[in-house]
Order: sequence, then C-alpha cells, then structure tokens
Amino acid sequence: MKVELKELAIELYNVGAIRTGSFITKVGLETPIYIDLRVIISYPQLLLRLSKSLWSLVDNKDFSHVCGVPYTALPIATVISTESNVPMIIRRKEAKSYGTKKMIEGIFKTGDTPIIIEDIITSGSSIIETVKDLQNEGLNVTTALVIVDREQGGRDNLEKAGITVKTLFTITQLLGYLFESSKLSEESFKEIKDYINAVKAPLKVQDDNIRLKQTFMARANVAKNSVTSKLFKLMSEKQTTLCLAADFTVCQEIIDLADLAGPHIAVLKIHVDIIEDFDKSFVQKIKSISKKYNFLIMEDRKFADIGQVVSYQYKKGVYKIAEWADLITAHPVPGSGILQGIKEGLNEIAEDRGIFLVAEMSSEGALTTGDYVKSAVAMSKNSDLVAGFVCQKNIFTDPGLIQLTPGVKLTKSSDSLGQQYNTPQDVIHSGGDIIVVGRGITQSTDKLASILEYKKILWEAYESRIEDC
Ligand code: 5BU
Repeated sequence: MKVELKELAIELYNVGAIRTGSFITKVGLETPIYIDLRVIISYPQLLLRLSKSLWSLVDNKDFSHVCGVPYTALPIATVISTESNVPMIIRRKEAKSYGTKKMIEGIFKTGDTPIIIEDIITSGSSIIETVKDLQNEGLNVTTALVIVDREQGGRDNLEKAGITVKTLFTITQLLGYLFESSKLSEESFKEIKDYINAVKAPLKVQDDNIRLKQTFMARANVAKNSVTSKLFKLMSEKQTTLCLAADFTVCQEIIDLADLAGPHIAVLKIHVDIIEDFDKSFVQKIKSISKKYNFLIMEDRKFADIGQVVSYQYKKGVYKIAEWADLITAHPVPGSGILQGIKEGLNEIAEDRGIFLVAEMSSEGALTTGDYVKSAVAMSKNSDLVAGFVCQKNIFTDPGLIQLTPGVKLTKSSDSLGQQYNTPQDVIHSGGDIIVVGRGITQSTDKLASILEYKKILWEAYESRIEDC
C-alpha cells in the first residue's frame, strides 16, 4: 500500500494537483502548498487508481450507497460506484428551485447506509452539511472516505459528529512522499512543514443556525447598521415580525391601511411607482403615521442599474425616495457599485437608512439561484448600509442582518402570475425574520382580523424557532 500511495502522490504532483510555491487561499491567506484534485478527471487511469485505493480503505464494504460531495469528489464516487456495483446518490449543493426542491438525487429509502466520498477535509464542514442532509432524509451515515486530510481539525470535528473518517493521505504524509522522491527541495519541504504545523490549529465548524437561535433583542446589539438595530428593537417591543405590503394604487387606501395596521406591524412596504395620485402630502401623512405607531417604511423599488443612475433614481425624480424611505430594496445584479450609488444618493440625508439586497425571489422560475445567491451575500460584507436580504431560506449566518421573506399566505398556494406562497410557520423556520404579507391581508374582508391573525401566527412561530434551534 505504501508503495502505491507514494506512486499516487508523485503522480498527483506530476499532473499539477499538488503545487508548491506561493498561493492565496479562498479566504485570502497565503499558503506554500496548493492542492486541487479537480484536474484528475483529465487523467482517467489516475482517477481509477485513486478511486480503487480509496475504496480499499474500508474492509467491510456493506454500504447501501456511495455519496459524493460536489464537485471534485463526484467523479471519484462515480468510479467507486461502477467498480464496486454500489449505487450512488448525490447531495446537491443547493436545493432545486423548481419541482421537488429535493437535496438528494438518486434512489434511496429510510434507513439506508451511504458512505461519503470527499476529496479534501479542512474543517470537515462540507461533510457535516452532507451528513445533516442525508440524516434529514432518514439515512444513516457512519463513515467518510477522504483523499487528503489537511490536518486542521476536520477529523476531530467529524469524529465528534459521530463520523469515522478514513483518509488516503494526511498532508504530512503527502509531503513526506514528495520529499523522499525529490519532488521537493529540503528548503521548501521545511517551509511547508512549518506552515502545516502553524496552521494545524483546529478550525471550528461554523454553526449555520446561530442566527435562528437568537432573539431579536440580542441581534439588535450586533447589527452594524443602525436602522437594522432599530428594527430589531421595535420588532421585539411590538412583538411583531410582520411587514405589510400595501400594494394599493390610491394614496388614501394606503393611508387608511397604515392607520389600521400601524400598531401591529414592523414595516409598511409600498411600491410608490404604482400610485396614481401621488403627491408630497402622501409622504408627510405616511411618515407621521409611522412615527405615531413606531414602524418603518420600505420602498420596494428593487433598484438594479449602474451606481450613477441609481443614485439619481434614489434621491431625484418625482418620488425622492431617499428623503423618506427608511428601507429600500436593491438587486445585487449590477455589482457592488449599486451600493456605492445608493450611498452617494444619501449625501444630503441625515437620517439612518438601510438596504435589503434581493438575493432570492419568491416567484416561480426566478433566476436567483446558486452562485448568484452566494455573491449577493458576499456583497453585503463591505457595506454598513445593508440591513439584510430578501430571500426564501437561510442563506447567511450573520445575526446582525435580517432575512425578509415575501410570498406568504396561510396556505401553500400560488397566484396566476408566478407568485408562490409558503405558510407563516414554514418561512419562519426557513430563517425568515420579517415576513411580507400582501394580498393575504389586503384582499381579506376583515383586514384588522387578518393582520392580527398573521401577527400572532408569525410571532408564535418565531418564539418556537428560538426555542427549537
Ligand atoms: P403578495 O400580495 O403577498 O403576493 O405581495 C408580495 C409583495 O412582496 C409584493 O409587494 C412584491 O413586490 C414583494 N415581493 C415578492 O412578492 N417577491 C419577491 O421575491 C420580492 C418582493 Br424581492
């Protein structure tokens, strides 16, 4: 086995899967060794040997399935599956946004016992996420096979989670084989060894649910943006997570609804550009109602242009949104210039403002999926104006940001133009902090009763979330 491993290490080096020099990691750290096993799909014989060696690590091969962790380990899992005749399942990187929304592809049943295949472990978090999803489907996971252990605590984290890890190489062994076969000079061998020793400090697996466990009051203290902090506090005081979408086209109807709902809502959300009789007095009236009942006003403008134009759309034109909307929505699609444009639009505004980035939409077939969602979350990192995200599920961990979720009615349903509705309980448990309800209230015959009903159900769901998580 040792000879085979040494040969494999040299082969991996020869094909460029292991490189030495100076590299910058995903999280911006400098590293003298870089391992990227994606390249092995270009070398079928190497892929086969690697897969066979990995599979030989388990004596008792009594597993129901092999489960590859996307993407690098998928071809390895496929080879193991075809060579050993053990069926395969795949855990998706994100749930499908259409159809079944399932996380696991392939045929399986409750009680099945898959083995996980992964290329590299660092903290072990991607295996832990995979295990969680498999367990949610009733599968029983005990073992993971890994090609390289970076020796940064992943093994310990996984063992604590009840997963036995079998690895083909530790990074130290890999390095040793390369040194023995003169692929590394003594100098770089030493440098990389020192680096490995220095980074051996175990990484903690991030708890993705941390935000969901905390109270709004606690989160008010960690919010970077002052409107966000204010919002958390008023939600806590008024015991409401309700954002009412007052999608009326006549000013008076919005004003009447704001007066009725005021004591029970956290945010009044409007679309100012659908109003047919807009004038400045509308803004004054709605502002004074918001002060009287302590709720915030959101203009759901969904800005989406280059920074320069957005700065004008925000502060100029007929509506002068920057002057009165505590909160606005913006699409991340133009890139971070949109945040700068909005900031520019606030040059002469003294009050605090916040932006909700539209990371996901509620409508059927929305293109806001995959990497787009991740990039939207990443975009918020450098802006203190971002109050949170409009999204459908738990896509971020920062407890100082807010998840605003639209598409809510008492029963799961849809409208004839692509809107999709989930229930209040479902959206709160999917991470929703502020929940947007529009026609569920505005089309009801007794609007006040409806407002109180949504408020109560949502608040109870939030209380059960912080207890359960
Ligand atoms: P409804 O009547 O509850 O369907 O109204 C939903 C509101 O939320 C409406 O004002 C939309 O503009 C808003 N919305 C949405 O429904 N879905 C989204 O993804 C986003 C906003 Br972003």
